[in-house]
Amino acid sequence: MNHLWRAGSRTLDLSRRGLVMGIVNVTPDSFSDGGRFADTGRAVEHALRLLDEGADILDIGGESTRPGADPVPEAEEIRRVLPVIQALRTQTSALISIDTMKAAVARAALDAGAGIINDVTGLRGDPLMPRLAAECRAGLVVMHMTGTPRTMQARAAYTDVVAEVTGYFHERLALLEGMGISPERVVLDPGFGFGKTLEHNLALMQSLPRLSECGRPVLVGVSRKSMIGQLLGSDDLADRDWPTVALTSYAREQGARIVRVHDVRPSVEAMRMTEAILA
Ligand code: HH2
Repeated sequence: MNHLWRAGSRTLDLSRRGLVMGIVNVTPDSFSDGGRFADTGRAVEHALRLLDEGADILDIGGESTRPGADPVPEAEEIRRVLPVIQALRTQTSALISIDTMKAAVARAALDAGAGIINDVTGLRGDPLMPRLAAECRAGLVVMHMTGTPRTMQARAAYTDVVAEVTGYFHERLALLEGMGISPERVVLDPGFGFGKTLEHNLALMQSLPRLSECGRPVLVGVSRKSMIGQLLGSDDLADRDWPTVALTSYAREQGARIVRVHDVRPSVEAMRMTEAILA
């Protein structure tokens, strides 16, 4: 298994040390922190704090993907994320990822210095996205989701969710490679909570070793998601950070190489502890 990930001018070696991607939502309506970092100054300050806490990547998003979220027009999404990326670029050389489904937003972000496109549609949402991906050198997070954020929970039906997700991973890798996109640029994400019930999410968690066998590093995004609230019987988002850290340790032990989290420091520490044991 090749654990190198090429993202822009960088090559990241994930064979021994996994990565923590810190979430920066420049949105008024994200499910766990909507509105908190919606203005540029606060988003930049938050992003710099996440780097201080040990984040390897900053994932900047300007459109919520929570179930039922309203789509954001392209110009508005660019207006939200671009000043944040531009400001960060003057203050840090850290790797920046743009969390978007739109090629125009991704292009603006790459031009401003982002090195990764994180597309929850797996480059299927915007017909212009595959061409952009082929033309640039950015790292690519290819996630699995059925339907769109507006419709996905209504479509949460699979005969075998793990088979479906692994099939999708193989299919996407082959298709992208056919377009000249090296698999070394791609990491794979089963898309926890995207068109999946609690049982589906747990089945995917149990199958992380199998998902990793698809040949590319796996990214896990479960931070503060409703599966945690469902399992613990609490709707309070404040109760979801410690369970997120537990899932970081478990996911890393089961072969995941990247976690996408809101609260960075505890997950960095959980990764390092787990890796000390795995070594
Ligand atoms: N989850 C969310 C958004 N982007 N990207 C990847 N690759 N994987 C994920 O699991 C994932 C993602 C949803 O979480 P969040 O950004 O906190 O909320 P919102 O979409 O409401 O802004």
